[in-house]
Amino acid sequence: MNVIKADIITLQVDAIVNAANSTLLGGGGVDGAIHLAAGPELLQECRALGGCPTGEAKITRGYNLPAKYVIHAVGPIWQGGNARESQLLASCYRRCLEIAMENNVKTIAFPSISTGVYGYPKEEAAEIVIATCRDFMQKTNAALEVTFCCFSDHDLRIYRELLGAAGARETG
Ligand code: AR6
Repeated sequence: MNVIKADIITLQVDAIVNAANSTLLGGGGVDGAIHLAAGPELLQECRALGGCPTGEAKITRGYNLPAKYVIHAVGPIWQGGNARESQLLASCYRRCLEIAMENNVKTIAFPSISTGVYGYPKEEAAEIVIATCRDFMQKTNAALEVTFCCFSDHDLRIYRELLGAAGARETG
């Protein structure tokens, strides 16, 4: 598992993950950036998907993006921590990884789902994300390169610390 600071729309990976909402019809933040960069055909494909529940994910093509696919995940809105937010966040990441494997994706990049507009505390989210992905990779022995794409130095520091100082790189 790798961590980088980047704009996710620039990444040349098989799949980038979108922090979408349950309509899958676009929005602000990373969702807005992905739709803008992919072009209007992405919205067309999303319209046909009929939305997506929180904690779930759905895949589309990447259109004008360098990435072949976009996996649209719907994270929980932070409500104080007692509304199953951690389970729903973990479920999002797990579903993305499962969908990636079903589609022969070898390289995948995640944004920090739910930690923008949806208000999930960044450290708590990163702990869950790393534990969930690590667990999935160990259990499935997946040949999948996972990158956590941070958008700020603050997020980058959090992920680096949690993944370990030694270059924050884990293979597996
Ligand atoms: N590349 C990588 N990360 C980004 C980018 C980017 N181009 N832009 C923002 N981030 P958010 P959410 C980071 O708000 O909290 C939308 O309107 C950002 O700094 O995009 O899951 C949807 O339609 C933050 O760390 O997603 C939903 O309605 C992280 O991406 C709602 O927002 C997530 O922030 C979803 O909210």
